[in-house]
Amino acid sequence: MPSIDDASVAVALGANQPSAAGSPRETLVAVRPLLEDLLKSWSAQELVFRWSSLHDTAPVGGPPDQPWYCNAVMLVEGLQAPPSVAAALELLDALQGLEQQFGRNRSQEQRWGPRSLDLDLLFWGELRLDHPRLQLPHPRLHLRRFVLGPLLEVMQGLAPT
Ligand code: PH2
Ligand code: MG
Ligand code: MG
Repeated sequence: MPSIDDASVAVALGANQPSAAGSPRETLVAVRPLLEDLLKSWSAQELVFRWSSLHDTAPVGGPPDQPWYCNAVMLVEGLQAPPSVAAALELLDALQGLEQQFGRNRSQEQRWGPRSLDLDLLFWGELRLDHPRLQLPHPRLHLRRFVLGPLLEVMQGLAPT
């Protein structure tokens, strides 16, 4: 049975506004191959991508009337590069670049407000990071059902390490 290696990267995907790709659900489908390519460009090794299904979730926090979200989680195994602060920040930049590609404009949004694409790094192996731009593991990971549900789905069936 496959196991979670100690350098697995997990990314949470969320959207509740349309993008050029269409509805939030269509956005998450469209970004999937781009996210895989981004990670493949980092690794000469074969990577294994585990994707949750798409979950429709009630909004948590932010303005009271924002639309429901579509959420998913991607887990990547097989990255040879050891987790590092510099690489994690580089990955964050690349994720934010993808968000922009799907119409995200950080300067015009409220905290936890509606967005066309949100890509959150949840963890990278055991890397702990407390940087102004990025905290790892994600500090609210354990509080968010819309993250834990899809994460549980991708981790189920994997052997414990
Ligand atoms: N993201 C937020 C705020 N609230 N609620 C749900 N259900 N799903 C999200 O992805 C989400 C949210 C800010 O990133
Ligand atoms: Mg985010
Ligand atoms: Mg988020």
